[in-house]
Amino acid sequence: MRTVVAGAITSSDGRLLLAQRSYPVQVAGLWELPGGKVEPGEELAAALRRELREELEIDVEVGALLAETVELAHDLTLVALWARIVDGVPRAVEHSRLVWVSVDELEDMAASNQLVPADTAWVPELCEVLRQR
Ligand code: DCM
Repeated sequence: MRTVVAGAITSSDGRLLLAQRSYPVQVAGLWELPGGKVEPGEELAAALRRELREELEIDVEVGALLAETVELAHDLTLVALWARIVDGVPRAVEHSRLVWVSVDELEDMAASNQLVPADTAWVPELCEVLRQR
């Protein structure tokens, strides 16, 4: 059983960073919270910081876990952590594009199925927390 950790990266003006997948074909073009697989023995927060350095060239400060844990196929469990950028400007190293979305934009994208299916589990909590900011 492996864990995938994703980052709910927020900006100081209440936006959320979404990354557009370029592979595999089933999800290419859909938007996700960026992240990746936790290595054996690695802490969740350390794994997220490593993945975001590799994928976006940013350093993040990691916060709490989001409530929902998602069971993916192929023995993968998906979790997300809140994060904020402490260094760097995100660059799409492995993704097609990046976008900072408002709560309304996030809801529109979720409603029109533009998110990776697994990530839709987090939309209510993402919207609730972003609205409070
Ligand atoms: N994944 C996902 N949502 C995310 C990040 C990853 O559903 N926010 C899934 C896609 C893959 C697996 O986790 O099945 C591994 O992701 P990657 O290919 O990015 O390492």
